Amino acid sequence: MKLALLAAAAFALIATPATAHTAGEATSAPGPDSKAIALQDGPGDVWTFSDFAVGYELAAQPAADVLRARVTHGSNAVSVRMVFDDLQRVDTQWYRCHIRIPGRPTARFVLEAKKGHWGGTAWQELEGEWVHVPGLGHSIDYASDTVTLRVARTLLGRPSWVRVRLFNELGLPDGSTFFTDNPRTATPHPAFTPPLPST
Ligand SMILES: [Ca+2]
Ligand SMILES: [Ca+2]
Repeated sequence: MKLALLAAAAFALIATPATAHTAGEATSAPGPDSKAIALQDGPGDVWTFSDFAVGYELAAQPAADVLRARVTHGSNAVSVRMVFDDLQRVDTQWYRCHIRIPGRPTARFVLEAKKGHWGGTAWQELEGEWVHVPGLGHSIDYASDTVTLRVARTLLGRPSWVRVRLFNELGLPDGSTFFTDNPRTATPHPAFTPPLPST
């Protein structure tokens, strides 16, 4: 594996000059007025794993390769927009969004797309169950390779700040082979954004 050839995952705060950070490098928190963050990931850092092998291996999978994302903590919702290399109506797709909030357990959401439901279905994970909840919005645009998720702040208890962890998975029809990427790191392991304060 030529890790050195990987596009380094980096992030740059909106409203500040673009500042690249190597994946895994310590990053500073945004300023008090930063309510949005842009994550630059780039192509070529998709990892595959399976039920029959230990660990992860790099794999070329444009349908699961997120290139960049933007997370916004707005007055009414936390909004996520992700752009992929080549989104396709294939296999089973999961777009996961974990939101860390003060004083409460991390809120977990998932958008699933599969045959017959390419537009996706959004759920909140509550005690291990996937539950339909009001206040979730989403879109999947295969032409523009874009996925969005909107989580109403009422679902989060109107927090003073949030930290958001994004990652996606693509599951092959064999039911045991998966691909994963995230817009925050170049490794198989996603990470939370710095805190994004409320308005
Ligand atoms: Ca990527
Ligand atoms: Ca990545």
